[in-house]
Amino acid sequence: PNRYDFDRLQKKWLPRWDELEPYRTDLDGDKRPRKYVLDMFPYPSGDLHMGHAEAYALGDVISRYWRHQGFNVLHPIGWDSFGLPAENAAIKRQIDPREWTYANIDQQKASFRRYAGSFDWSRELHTSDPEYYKWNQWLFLKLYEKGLAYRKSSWVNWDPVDQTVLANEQVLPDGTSERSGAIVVKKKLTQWYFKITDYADRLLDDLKQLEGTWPAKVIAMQRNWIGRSIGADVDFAIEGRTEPVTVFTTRPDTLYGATFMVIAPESELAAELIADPSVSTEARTRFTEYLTEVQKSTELERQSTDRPKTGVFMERYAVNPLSGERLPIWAADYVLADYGTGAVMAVPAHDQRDLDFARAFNLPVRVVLDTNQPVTGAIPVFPDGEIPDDLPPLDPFSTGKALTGDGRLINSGALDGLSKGKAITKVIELLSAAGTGRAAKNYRLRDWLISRQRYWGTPIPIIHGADGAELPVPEDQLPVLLPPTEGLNLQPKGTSPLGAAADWVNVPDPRDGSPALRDADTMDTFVDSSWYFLRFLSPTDETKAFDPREVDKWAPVDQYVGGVTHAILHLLYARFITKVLFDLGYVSFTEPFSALLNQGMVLMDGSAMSKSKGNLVRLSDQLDEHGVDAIRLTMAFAGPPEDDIDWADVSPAASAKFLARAWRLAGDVTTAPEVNWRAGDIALRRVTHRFLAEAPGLVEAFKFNVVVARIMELVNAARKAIDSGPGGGDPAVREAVETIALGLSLFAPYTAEDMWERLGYPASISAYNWRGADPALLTEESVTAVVQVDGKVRDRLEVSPKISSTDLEALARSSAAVARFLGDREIVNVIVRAPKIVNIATRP
Ligand code: ANZ
Repeated sequence: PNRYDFDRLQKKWLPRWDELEPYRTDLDGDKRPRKYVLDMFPYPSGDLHMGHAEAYALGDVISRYWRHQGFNVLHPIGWDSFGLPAENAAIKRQIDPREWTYANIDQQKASFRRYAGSFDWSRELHTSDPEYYKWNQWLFLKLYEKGLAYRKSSWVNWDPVDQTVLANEQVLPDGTSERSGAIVVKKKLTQWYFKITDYADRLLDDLKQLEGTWPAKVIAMQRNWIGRSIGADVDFAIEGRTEPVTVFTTRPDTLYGATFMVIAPESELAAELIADPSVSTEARTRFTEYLTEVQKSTELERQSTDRPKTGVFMERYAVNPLSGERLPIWAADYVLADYGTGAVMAVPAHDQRDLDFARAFNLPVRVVLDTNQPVTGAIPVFPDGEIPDDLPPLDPFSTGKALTGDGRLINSGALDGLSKGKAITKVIELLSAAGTGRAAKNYRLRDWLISRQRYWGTPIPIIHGADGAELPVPEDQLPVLLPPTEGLNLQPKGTSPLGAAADWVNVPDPRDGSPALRDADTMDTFVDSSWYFLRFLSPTDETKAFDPREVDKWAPVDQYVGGVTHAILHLLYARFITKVLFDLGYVSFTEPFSALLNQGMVLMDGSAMSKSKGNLVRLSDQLDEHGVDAIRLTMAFAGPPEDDIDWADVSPAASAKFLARAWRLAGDVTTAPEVNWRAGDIALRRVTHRFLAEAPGLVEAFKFNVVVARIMELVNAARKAIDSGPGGGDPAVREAVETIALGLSLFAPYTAEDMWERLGYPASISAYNWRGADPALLTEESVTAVVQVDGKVRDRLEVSPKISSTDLEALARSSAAVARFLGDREIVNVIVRAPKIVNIATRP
């Protein structure tokens, strides 16, 4: 029956694909050029939602496209299956996190399969399987050996509800936890860190390799996150202390303008300075009260510029290394303990925060850079030495506006007259010569805190000896398995639940068998996802994390696809681990993902969908109503993939109708696959070949919506040719409909597969290559060239009026119709009159 029934198609093709496995990749035997297309693997949160539907539809367009271009495509899928949601759900339901996780995976996997992503399911992996997390532990040990994994005690963001540490970007701008909504507090803990800061420069500089193939926005986000500042470290002597205090400044040129020093109240330095006997009891009490206040505020509040400045005088003094001036030392919370050295030289005339502070506490403000003076030209800079009277005043204390611009130095001894840039160089020279300062760089990037005090993650493979020694678990004893949950209380309480698993945590010291303890923390799940793209190449290898031979062939990933929510951390961590593996000699490249596509979000009426807003569109309802193909096509047709899709503005029903219209064409084609296309209707052939020529460029530029629009055009042209043109028996109609099927197979796999079968092909459409466009059909004008064999017209070719004789002859010789008439005859003469006639004479 010529009636399109998506449900029938889905039920028909799904089991066939299971059987045929058309997307299974032969890593070694298949010698075609390779493409590794990877979608960010899903977290098994429950069922698929609209966001997944968009992301995986788009990644699939790219995979299917490269397959049709004759590439051996690897498109694997797995599960990012460790993490807090499973643990929290398990606590709520009093079940094992494994149960929740693997049940979700089963359900989600069935949905994924119905959604018909062209995945190689034979490589499926779960990060929560010991076979996987064993290699997280291996990776940890490699970093540990290199000195890149270490433990330190420091202030961390603490979620008091989930009772776990949070990464900086899990703290929302309003200071609450992205996970639980609780106000995030600071807590001091001893934790494991990966030393990503050692790689800060490379993580920045290598972004150049990604320009043009990664979204500019993501590159900018990476750059800002790493946040490199260039300046100087300056040592200030402290009265009554042997050691100087070093400050980091981006403006060493303003050193003569420093009128006080500010240190972070919670820093060890502050505690030490205030404890000195020379400090009065009143000052010490004021400081202690202030510190208590500070610890209640969030990082964001502290950095906010419009909040009134607070602080206390510490009754201590620093000495300016260039001018010898004595500077009072204050503690104030606008200075952060973990940036630079936690101490700043305050230059209120030229730094707004310092100025606000100076005005609040009536501290001196000294201008050292005349921002009214141009920085180019001789001194004196004003012609005739006359100073115009409309210049802004150099009085920041009164105006409240710091002078942040460029200018010439004043009030700065030997530096007077220099521009800002020259003065920076000069000050660094002077300080370096005196041994009281040096050029320095600073980064916003912090080391990667990987310890989590939770159960559902990878155990850290370290044993703590009674003497405090850190003892790596020997590699042949990996994996350190997670103990069963029986008898453990997973309720968050600030220490890892694993610590209560007595049989598990108590182990003999590997050195002498004396009592020792396993490290009870588990790893941040970002460790799992920092290298999973390598594991897909040898997912069942029990002897190594990944197979370097396959890695050499397949990695880095040619095209990575995923949400912009991962634009910072996941990508940064994967980039970092790749560089570490490069340094260790395991991989030969330094960037894991050669190209990146970020899809937008699916919105409803202009806002993100959520249960609480009541604007949730359930994917399963949409799939039941319109079919998988219509939803996938709608996702691709909605607009450029980077843009958000508002589900209220699209029409899956219209997509379904269009697919039915396309599918019916296949039933109207009455010719066999072997038909000679050249004999077909020229106007239709032109439309077909224009599409064949342009679609690849459009797909590669991610203009999927335009490709869909072109397929629609072609469908209209084919329908017209059938109904009111040469009819379904015309070879050009077959050519057009086959092209439609190939085009649709990027977006609507069930429909395309079924059309292909109806068109008479035995194998899955994914095994067929895209067709080349005939250049002769792309020129707007064309003429008909007649090909004669022994005086009889045997074929007509549509060619460009400018075609050369050689090309025309070649075209004529390659015509199937001509070949049929030539048979075994020997050609004795060919006369070509381009562009009109080719005359072939033979001898029987
Ligand atoms: C003196 C100065 C004069 C500064 C001036 C700026 C302008 P970025 O660009 O973010 O790296 N600073 C240094 N450590 C700090 C900390 N722990 N908490 C808060 N502020 C800190 O900023 C570097 C500048 O921020 C440094 O340069 C320092 O102030 C301040 F006209 O030193 B500056």
